[in-house]
Amino acid sequence: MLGFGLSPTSDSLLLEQETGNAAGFIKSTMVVGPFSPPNLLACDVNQDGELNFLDIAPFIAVLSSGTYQAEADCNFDGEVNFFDIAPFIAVLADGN
Ligand SMILES: [Ca+2]
Ligand SMILES: [Ca+2]
Repeated sequence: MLGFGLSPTSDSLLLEQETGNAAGFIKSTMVVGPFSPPNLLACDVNQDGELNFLDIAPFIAVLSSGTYQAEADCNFDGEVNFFDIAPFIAVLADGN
């Protein structure tokens, strides 16, 4: 059995797999995430509570360094990469 669920103790998505035979069940849980908490301001990469041009340089820094920062993950897919650029620009345009 393969299932998905939100962890009750964190903001992580759990991927659970149960494999069974005559001897019993083995349950393995893989944590996928963590994902952004609801109160996180997406694209506020410099974490000053505002979305503006001051977030551009830190966003590019995170993007080019290959590291992960939740605020820079503007499309919430668990990675900071090329696909976050368009949502970043869209949020930045809305914020001003
Ligand atoms: Ca900011
Ligand atoms: Ca992303």
